[in-house]
Amino acid sequence: MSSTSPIDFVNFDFTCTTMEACFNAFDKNCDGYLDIDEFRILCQALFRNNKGQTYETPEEHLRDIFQIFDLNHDGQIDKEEFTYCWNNWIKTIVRPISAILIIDVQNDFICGTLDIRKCPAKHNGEDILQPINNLLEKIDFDAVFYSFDWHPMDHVSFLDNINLRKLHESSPITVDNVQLYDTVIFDGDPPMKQRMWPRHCVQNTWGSELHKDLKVVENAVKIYKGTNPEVDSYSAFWDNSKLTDTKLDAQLKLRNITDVYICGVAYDVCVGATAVDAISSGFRTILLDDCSRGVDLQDIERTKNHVVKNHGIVVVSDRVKNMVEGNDRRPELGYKLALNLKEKQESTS
Ligand code: VGL
Ligand code: ZN
Repeated sequence: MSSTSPIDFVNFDFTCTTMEACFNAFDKNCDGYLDIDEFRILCQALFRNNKGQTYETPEEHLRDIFQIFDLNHDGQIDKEEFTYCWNNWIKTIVRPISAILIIDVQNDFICGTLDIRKCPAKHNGEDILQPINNLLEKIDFDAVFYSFDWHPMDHVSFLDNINLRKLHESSPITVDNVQLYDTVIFDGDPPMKQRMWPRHCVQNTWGSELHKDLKVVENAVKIYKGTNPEVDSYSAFWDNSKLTDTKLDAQLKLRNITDVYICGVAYDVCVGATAVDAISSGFRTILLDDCSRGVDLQDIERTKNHVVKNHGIVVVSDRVKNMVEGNDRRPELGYKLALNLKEKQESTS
């Protein structure tokens, strides 16, 4: 029995095995339990890329994950605990259910009134069309969503509407000196911070249409946001005051989506806000760096840092196919899923 070398474990094929066979393969000493050392080897086999190279899982994360599946805290994972681990964790890691969220790839942000080429980062929104189309052509996502910034004429974010509402006395900027991209505070209960943008993405205008060169797939779901004149909405999940949700979360959960790939414009505004909400809704979140363009370089960096700090990842789009197919399995996303399960355990105990 001891003739099996460690390399055989690393090459273990999770995609066509049974739970029993998997447990027995990693229960090296055949005592009916997985201890931490056996579980570490399982993780080395689980978290690897399509070329068979293992990703290093930090020891601290490994121990956290082990504890999450060691439900009775006896320092080992028995067969019953492994059943839970298999059904709720390994299966998802090997066969994720993936959605892509294409955020606000609309004329106004690319070649219209809020053309991001005029913003500090000097990005060109056209750069993302080809890589996004390529993904849609090559990869069979379980669901595709397009969001639309979809404002009424009297929207609170338009600089030329500044006189429609009263500013709060605490606003650092007044009506007389307000400029594009400034953040003001509107009067209200509570007072509301708002960045001022040029008029953009007005409902049913050319500016709010998707860019003509963006591929639109069949059976995609369209999400409209920013429709309330009084509140802005950067995230495709929620408006900025978290008053109303767009039903995106429910639509994703209805389809049992586990992994959410996010791209579009603006990286540091609507893409970033959507990623923050995707993570807090419990989705394994992947930002597509080359499929996103933004307003401000420092804010883009902050967006990426937030995602990474919260166990999401930032990748370039040529890595996506193998990830969607379960052949490139990232420990960060595995850790995030385990943390979600821990949260569920704590809320039901
Ligand atoms: C956006 C600014 C204002 C975006 C929307 O889609 O990122 N940015 N409204
Ligand atoms: Zn907007």
